Amino acid sequence: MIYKPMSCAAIHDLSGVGKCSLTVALPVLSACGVEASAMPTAVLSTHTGGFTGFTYRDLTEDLLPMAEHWKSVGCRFSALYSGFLGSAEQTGAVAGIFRMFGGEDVLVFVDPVLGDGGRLYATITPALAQGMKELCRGADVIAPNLTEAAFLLDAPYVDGPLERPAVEAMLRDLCALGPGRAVLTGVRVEGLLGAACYDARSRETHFWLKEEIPGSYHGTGDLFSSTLLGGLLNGMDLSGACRVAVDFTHKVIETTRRYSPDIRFGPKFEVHLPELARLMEKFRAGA
Ligand code: PXL
Repeated sequence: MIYKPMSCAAIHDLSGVGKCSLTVALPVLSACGVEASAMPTAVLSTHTGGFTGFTYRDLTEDLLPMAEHWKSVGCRFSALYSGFLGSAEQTGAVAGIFRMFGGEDVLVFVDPVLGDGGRLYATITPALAQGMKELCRGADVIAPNLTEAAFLLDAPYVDGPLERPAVEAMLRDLCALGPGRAVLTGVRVEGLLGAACYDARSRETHFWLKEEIPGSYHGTGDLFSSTLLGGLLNGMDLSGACRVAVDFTHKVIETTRRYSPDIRFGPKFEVHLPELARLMEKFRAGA
């Protein structure tokens, strides 16, 4: 059986070492059967979390010319997916790219990569964070962690367990900014850890929670979002895709904890890609 191929423009940094952003998004989306085109927002030797002395080449000036060239050769995408951005001006460029390639049947997925553990990343300026908020307003789906959600909502960051109604209220408030669907990651509820998702159309909230694996693992937010988007592009509903993303991320973190001597180098997801590909294929065959 031939399936309708899905395609995606992935707009994230390219960090050469320390799996995150494009080096996670491309393989994960490929495993999900999605043709992913890469637009690097910056090129770094490593990501900025836990490494010092990394190289950093900003590609702000390349973004719109790249997009214009893509347009001129007839590129069209089923989804537009943005993540880590390198400068405040890039948020404007990405908004322009969303307008260029957007449309009724094009899913705009914004992962507002701004920070973690209650703090913004070192490269995030107030203007960049503000621009990211604007991108979220125009998105169909956003997937912040609790740190990013606190910033987007101008609310205090809460580190620790939450009650379900508090999470539900945050999700509703996130959707009130503009996106039709929101997913909150890093949610601790009833002694478990995972994600919660909300669809403003159906007003349904779902929680997908697992036993917590101690520690903070770089790149797992990108892994989660890329898997979530892969699921959505395969036709899963938000809750189904969120469940798959939680399960996959949890499995990868287990492997990372067991086999990675230094978790700065990112999630060890590669050995699990065939399972993800099989799961997506099974879903497509049954859908
Ligand atoms: O995974 C988020 C991320 C993406 N890109 C870069 C980062 C980080 C987090 O530290 O530094 C460059």
